[in-house]
Amino acid sequence: MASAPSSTAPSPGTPGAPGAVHLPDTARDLVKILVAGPFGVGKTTLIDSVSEIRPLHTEEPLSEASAQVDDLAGVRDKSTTTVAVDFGRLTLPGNVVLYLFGTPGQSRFRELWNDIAHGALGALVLVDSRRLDASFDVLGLVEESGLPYAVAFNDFPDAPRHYGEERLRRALDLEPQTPMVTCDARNANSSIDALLALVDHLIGRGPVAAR
Ligand SMILES: Nc1nc2c(ncn2[C@@H]2O[C@H](COP(=O)(O)OP(=O)(O)OP(=O)(O)O)[C@@H](O)[C@H]2O)c(=O)[nH]1
Ligand SMILES: [Mg+2]
Repeated sequence: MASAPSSTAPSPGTPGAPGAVHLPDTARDLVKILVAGPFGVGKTTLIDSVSEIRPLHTEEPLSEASAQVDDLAGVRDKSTTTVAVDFGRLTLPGNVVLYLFGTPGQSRFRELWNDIAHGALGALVLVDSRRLDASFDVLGLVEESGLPYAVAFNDFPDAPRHYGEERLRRALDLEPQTPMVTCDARNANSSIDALLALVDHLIGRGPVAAR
C-alpha cells in the first residue's frame, strides 16, 4: 500500500508547535477536515497526537447499554467513548492550517454528521482492518455528503497483514483514486503523514467549494 509522503512534526518553539495557541500571522489557508471512522478506531487518539492546541474532547464512560450497540471487539480495554466531537488544530508546512473535527461514523449519527460536515473540505476516514464491515456506515456517510476523502488503516498489533491494497480497495468498494495509507494514530508523524495524503488528494482535485 502506498504510504504518504514523510513529514516532520512541528518542534516546540515554532508556530504550530504543541502549546502554540494563537495562529501565526503567516497562516495562509484555514481548512476544515473531518476525522471520521467507526467506534473505537482511533479518532480521538489521532487528534490528540497531532493537535498543537489542547484538543477538545467530549469523552464519557462507556455504559452497559452502549456495549450492546457498539461492538467492543478489538478494543476490549476501551472505557470511554466520544459522545459528540473531538476538535484539534494542526499547522502544516506551507502554513496551511487544518481544523480537525473528529466525528462518529455510525449511521445513527447522520444528523450530527450533517452538521459537523458543513464547511468541511475533506475527510480522513480511519479504518480498522480487523473489522472492515464496521467502516461501511462511515464510508456511506462520506460518499453521501460528496466529501473527498482518504482512507487510513489504523495499525493495530493483531491487524491482518496479508490483505493487499487491491483486496482492501475491493472490500471497501473504494475508487482507484482514493488514497489509502496505513497509520498509527498514537504517533504524531504517522498521523500527520495520513493527513498529508488527504491534503495532497484535495490539492490534486483543484479548487474545492466548501460543502
Ligand atoms: N495499536 C494501536 N492502538 C490504537 C491506535 N489508534 C488507537 N488505538 C487505541 O485504540 C483505542 C481506541 O481509540 P480511540 O481514539 O478512543 O478511538 P475513537 O475512534 O475515538 O473511539 P470512539 O470515539 O469511542 O468511537 C485506544 O485504546 C487507543 O489507544 C493505533 O493506531 N494503534
Ligand atoms: Mg473518540
